[in-house]
Amino acid sequence: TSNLEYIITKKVGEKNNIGLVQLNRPKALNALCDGLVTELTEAVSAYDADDKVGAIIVTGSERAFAAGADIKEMLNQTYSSNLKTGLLQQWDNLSKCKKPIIAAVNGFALGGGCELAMMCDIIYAGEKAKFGQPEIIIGTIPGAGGTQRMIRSCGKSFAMEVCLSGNQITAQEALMRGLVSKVFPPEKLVEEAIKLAEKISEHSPLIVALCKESVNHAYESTLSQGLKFEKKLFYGTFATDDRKEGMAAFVEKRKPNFTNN
Ligand code: CO8
Repeated sequence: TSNLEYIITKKVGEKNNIGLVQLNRPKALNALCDGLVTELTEAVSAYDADDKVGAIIVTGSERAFAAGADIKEMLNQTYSSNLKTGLLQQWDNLSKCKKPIIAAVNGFALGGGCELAMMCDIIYAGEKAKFGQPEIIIGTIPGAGGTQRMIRSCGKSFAMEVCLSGNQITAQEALMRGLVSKVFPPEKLVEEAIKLAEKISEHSPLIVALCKESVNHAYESTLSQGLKFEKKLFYGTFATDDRKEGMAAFVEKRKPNFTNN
C-alpha cells in the first residue's frame, strides 16, 4: 500500500507501538540519496506525531546500515549549487524528533551513515558493524555532524584519528570508545533494539520526551546552565498527571497507568 522507494516502515513490538524504519536500497548499500533522506525524515516525523508510537528504530540490512551520502549524486554538485539547494538541510528534521530514536547498526555505517547513527539518541551495534568517516579519502570532510558529534562521545584524539585517517572502526572498538552503548550478534540486533524501545515506551511519553530533551541539552550548554535547565524540567514534571501517577503507583505497590498528561 505504500509508495516508498528507499525505505520500509512498519510498527513492531508486542504492543505494536514501536516505529521501525528500515533503509532499503540494497544495491547501493543504503547510500543516502536525496530520495532516501526525504523518505526517512518524513517517516520519522510521522512516527513522532503518532500517539500510539513510543519510540523509533532506524536500521538497515545486515550488510549495511548506510555507506554514506550518495557519492554518484554528489559528483557534479558545486559550492554554489550546495548553497542554493541547502544540501543536507533536511537532516535537521531528524533532530526535531521528540521521541527517542535508536539506531540499530549492522554492517557499514560510513560517512553520512555514521553521522545518521550519531544523530540518533542511542546506538546499538551488531558485532560486524563498521563505523567510519571516510570522506577525507574522497576529498571532502564530514558534513552532517561527523566532526562535531564523534568528538563529544569519543574524545578528541580518537575522533581526530577517525576523521583524518578515514579508517573503519569495529563494533568492539566503538563500544570501548563510547560511540555505541551495546553490541549484539547481528541476527539479534533489531530484536534487542525493539526490547529497549519497548522498555522506554512503558514510561510516560511526556516525561520521556522531557528526559531526552534534558540529556541533549548537555551538548549545547555549560554544566551550570545544563544543571539549571534540568532542574527546571524536573520541577516541571511535578505539573504533570504522569509524575503524580508514577509516584502514587510506587507507593501503592502497583503498576502506573500513564495517560500522557
Ligand atoms: N554512494 C554511492 N554508491 C555507493 C556508496 C556511496 N556512498 N557506497 C557504496 N555504493 C555502491 C557502489 O558504488 C556499488 O555500486 P555498483 O555495484 O553499482 O558499483 C555498491 O554500492 C556496492 O559497493 P561496493 O562494490 O563498493 O562494495 P564493497 O563491499 O566492495 O565495499 C564499502 C563496501 C567499503 C562500503 C565501499 O562501498 C565504500 O567505500 N563506499 C563508500 C563509503 C564512503 O566513502 N562513504 C562516505 C561518503 S561521503 C559522505 O557521506 C559525506 C557526508 C555528508 C553528509 C551525509 C549526508 C547524506
